[in-house]
Amino acid sequence: MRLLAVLALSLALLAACGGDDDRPATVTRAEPTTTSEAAPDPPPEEEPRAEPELALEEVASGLESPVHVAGAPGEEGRLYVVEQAGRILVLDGGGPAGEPFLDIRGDVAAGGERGLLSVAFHPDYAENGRLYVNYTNSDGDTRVVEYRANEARTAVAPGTARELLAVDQPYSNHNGGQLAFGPDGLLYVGMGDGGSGGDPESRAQDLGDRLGKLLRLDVDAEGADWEVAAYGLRNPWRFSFDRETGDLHLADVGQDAFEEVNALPWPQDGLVNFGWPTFEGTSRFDDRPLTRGGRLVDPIRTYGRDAGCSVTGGFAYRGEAMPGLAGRAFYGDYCSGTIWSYRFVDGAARGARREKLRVPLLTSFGEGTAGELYLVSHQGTVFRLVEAR
Ligand SMILES: [Ca+2]
Ligand SMILES: [Ca+2]
Repeated sequence: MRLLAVLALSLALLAACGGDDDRPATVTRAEPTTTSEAAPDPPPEEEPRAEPELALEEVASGLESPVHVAGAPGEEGRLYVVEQAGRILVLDGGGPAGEPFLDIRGDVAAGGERGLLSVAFHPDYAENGRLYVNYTNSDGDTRVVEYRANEARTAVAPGTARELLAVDQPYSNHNGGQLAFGPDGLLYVGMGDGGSGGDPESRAQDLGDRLGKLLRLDVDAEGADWEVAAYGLRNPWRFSFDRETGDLHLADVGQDAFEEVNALPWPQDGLVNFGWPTFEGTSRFDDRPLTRGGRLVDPIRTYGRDAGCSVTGGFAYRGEAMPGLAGRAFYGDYCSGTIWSYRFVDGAARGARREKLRVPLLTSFGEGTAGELYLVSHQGTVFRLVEAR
């Protein structure tokens, strides 16, 4: 079953990359101009500390199509793994421990790019037990729901669901999926452009449409509504905020030619337009105009089909185990399993490199409570980023 699910997601992602493109054949496309392999990097900066040689340590295996991993504030040593079908399991220093923390398989439509896609814990989770999930419901639409954990924090308490966001999905693909709290304490959600290929209804540049946006909400304010933090997104499957600087690292899955990695310094300087579908990477995609109002931001890294087909955005490392790695941000590709990294300095990627690491079917990076980084393979394994011995 799992192999079928893996194949299904692989095919769906491949399709999302090109197979469903229904733009007229007369549209001309810019020739690829950059790849991460060929693009010249800026001159290397002086590194404050020697960087460690990196390796992957297996933390858990045998999971069913895991797509995300996260730690909760105030909890050392516990890790929450999101299974696409609709479960959250607790890793307590080893394999899944005890009963699922959450099981909403009955509410979730899973497969391809659909399913339970991420979890985020409230910054005051230790006190209030509140957590947030993003999933595709049985109608194929996006829901963001708040739950509360029980007193012992061993499971979600029954009857605590509070729906925060409901967005209809016109197509099965490009459902975004990431939830994360920003340095401002607001909950951010990444919304894809709705799907199909080429953003057929031009939703990503439509500021009145919630698809193709980075949205944010004050979950603590009574009656607060979602606002648009950024637009012009195709499928921001994974993003994160640097826990030290607050910088946003956001990867947007490309159409036919380029995968892109974006980064924004914190505090964010007004409304941002990430450019889709006018631009794919830094190349003109078609002749639809940009919507005015936002500041156009180009990706800081792109790569072409020679290097992969679906980017998985990551995190800046802020753990304690490898001080020399502090601030280095990682991303990878679902299809090729390749991992890259960079440092985000003065608005640009410095010291960019391809890592000597590979994770097949890389669905996500995630940050443990203490800041260590984890990588998730859709094949069922969670790895921790460690120093090579
Ligand atoms: Ca969709
Ligand atoms: Ca873009």
